[in-house]
Amino acid sequence: MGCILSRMGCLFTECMTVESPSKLLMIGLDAAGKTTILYRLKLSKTVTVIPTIGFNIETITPGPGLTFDVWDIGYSEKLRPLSKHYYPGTQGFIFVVDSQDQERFSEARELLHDMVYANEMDANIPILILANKQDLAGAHDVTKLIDELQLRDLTQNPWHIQGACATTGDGLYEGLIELSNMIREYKKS
Ligand code: G3D
Ligand code: MG
Repeated sequence: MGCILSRMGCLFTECMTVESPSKLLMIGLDAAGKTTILYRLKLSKTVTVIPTIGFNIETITPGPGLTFDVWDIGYSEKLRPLSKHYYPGTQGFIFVVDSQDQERFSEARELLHDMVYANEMDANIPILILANKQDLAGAHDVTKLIDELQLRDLTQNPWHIQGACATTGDGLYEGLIELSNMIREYKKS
């Protein structure tokens, strides 16, 4: 698995850097799994993470020309307006949702829709929704999450939802390939 993941990291880096560097913004409620995903992509192994408290920004460059700006939001109304400062130059969004945390689906939906309809965001930016924690009992599958997150209402932006498990890396590669394909189309338009 480690071997496959490191290969996929290289493949993705090549994929994204052949044309030009892409800035991706990863957003999701706290504890959705953003940091775990990031480390998984960067290190190709699971590390112990400290759940983000409040508002935190992490930037990593897993490969030449590929920058992930990771914005962990604690859903604070006071801090949310700051998000617009991270939109300029963004060519793709990754929205991470905890597929098991039913109690917070509505909160996640609100965050996603607010982000998409923010005035500062380009209407055509592609969005990858990572339905994380698919390994957990009771996790909702992508079909249910399309309804829970009301993804069909996101008519402006191309989107793709991918089931994933950040702790094993399952689904991350497939999701990122879809995102890179959407970004390629977005750049053409
Ligand atoms: P965040 O960065 O979005 O706030 P984290 O979330 O990456 O800190 O993850 C929060 C917790 O969820 C962590 O557990 C992490 O290990 C766990 N987690 C992340 N992805 C998965 C997954 O796919 N499956 C399972 N089972 N757990 C996952 P702890 O125990 O450290 O709080
Ligand atoms: Mg985090």
